[in-house]
Parts: sequence; C-alpha cells; structure tokens
Amino acid sequence: MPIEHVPAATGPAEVQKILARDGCVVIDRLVDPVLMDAIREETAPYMEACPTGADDFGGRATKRVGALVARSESAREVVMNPLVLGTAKRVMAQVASFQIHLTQIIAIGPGQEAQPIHRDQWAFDFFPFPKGYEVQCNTIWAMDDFTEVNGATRVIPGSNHYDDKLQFSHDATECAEMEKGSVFLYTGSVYHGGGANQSDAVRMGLNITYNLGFLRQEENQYLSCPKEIAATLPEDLLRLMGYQMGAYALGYIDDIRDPIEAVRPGTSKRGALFGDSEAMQEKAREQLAG
Ligand SMILES: O=C(O)CCC(=O)C(=O)O
Ligand SMILES: [Fe+2]
Repeated sequence: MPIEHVPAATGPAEVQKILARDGCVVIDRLVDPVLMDAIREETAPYMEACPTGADDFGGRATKRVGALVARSESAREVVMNPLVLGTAKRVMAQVASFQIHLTQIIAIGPGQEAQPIHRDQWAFDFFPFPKGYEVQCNTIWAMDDFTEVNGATRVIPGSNHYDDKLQFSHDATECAEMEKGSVFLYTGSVYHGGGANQSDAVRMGLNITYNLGFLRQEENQYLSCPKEIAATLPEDLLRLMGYQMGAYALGYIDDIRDPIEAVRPGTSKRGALFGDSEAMQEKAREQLAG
C-alpha cells in the first residue's frame, strides 16, 4: 500500500481519518522551506557539538539534537503548526490533554545503515497499548528533500493495525519521499524506521512528537523541587524523583543525555549518552524476543 500524500490545504479531520486507516500520511509543502533553513541555522552550533549515536538504534553515523523549544525560535513555530495540532487533538481525542513528547533534529550521516523497524510507542517500555488506542501523534518534517537514496523515513502503511513486537526488514516498507517543508505524520503504532543514507550528504529531519497528557508523574518533581535543593540530594533520591531514564529512551535531556546529568554532571554510568544504553538495549531485545 503506497503512502498517501495530501496538499497543505487539507483539514485536520481528513488527515486524522487517513492516520486512523494507514497510520501515516505526507502533507506536501506544508511550510515554506525557508523556515527549515532558519532552524538549521539557529541550531548549527548544537549540531556541530553533538556526538553521533551510541548504538545501532540511535545510529552510529546519526546525530540527534534536542531541546529545540529552548534553542530555536523557528522550531517553536513548527511545534505550534495549527494543522498538526488540530490533527494531534483528534488522534488523541480520548484524553483530556496532549503534550510535546520530544523535539529532535535527526541528522542521518552518509553511510548510516537503515534503522531497525519499530513502533515509537515502544518507548513506553514496550507497554502493549490496545489496538486503536493511539498514545502519540508524530511528525518528521523534511529539512532537506527526502529521497530513497539519502535515507527518507521507511514505513509500513496500515501496520498500525498489526500485532505488537513484530520484526520487519526494510523490504516490507515504503519510502516517505517528500520535498523540503513537507511533513510525514505517523502514529506511535505504525511500524517505521530511518532509511539508509547512501548519498554523500547529511539528511536532516525534524522529529516533533506529541503524546497523551497523562503519561507523566502526578506531582511534578522537577518544578516542585528547586534545582538548588535538588543539587544537595543523594543520587538515589534524585533517581527516584525522575532524574533517571524511565526506559531505553524515556526522560532524556537535550542531546539524549541521562537526566541525572542536569544535577550531577558526570554521574551517568556510561558517559553522557543513554545512561544504561547497553542494559536498556538488552532489555529491549528481550522484550522483542517475547
Ligand atoms: O529519521 C527518521 O527518518 C526516523 C527516525 C525514527 O523513527 C526514530 O528515531 O524513532
Ligand atoms: Fe521512530
């Protein structure tokens, strides 16, 4: 089944309808490509300083730059895109509110192999959400033209209806080719992954995702306890408050750093990247093996 493309003038109800059916859709040329260039410029120093991924899922030739609300004024405009927000509200209509899940420029470098095909909702420690109960509405904006050769996102349209924890090769996928300024929308339930970059240029995508408002702690520990007090607390208490990874990729700060680094620089067990990356990847493999 091919990926459906719709024009920028499409309404949110129509976009949500396609997402419910296919789990994905491309909205062609939704914003002026100049906005993508502005984000690239505003984040260039962070991209320069960002390390490449620590494992195969993150991508060893891939950089992931986050904290975009803080770092890029132009990214804020994209986060607040009315058609995307209108669609997200409909995709997650079963709950009182939704929120930003992550903001991240994914820069896939030349030679990067294809990312394993996955569901983004596996981030929630592989919790088996019921079919049809969407916990995320996700976007990848093309900051470059996305082509099969430079690593455009791969997806299996309709796989939002499949069983959980399945494994696929890239032969089963379609390629989300699109022009710069277009956006690929996809649910947390659709199987997809970054493509292999066989070109000699970096492929930049702007991944902005939204999730259910209730996926959080009841008392907000980060705001209830001032940072000056947090700095005086023992590490095990800090981790219990939430200054730790909740699962493989849950709760990181900025460029995929362990949140304990915000209060205790140098405390992360494996440098700054993905605190317990190997242990959490191992757990993810176990989960997939059933
Ligand atoms: O960069 C892409 O095209 C997709 C990346 C992705 O799916 C992810 O990192 O979860
Ligand atoms: Fe993903």
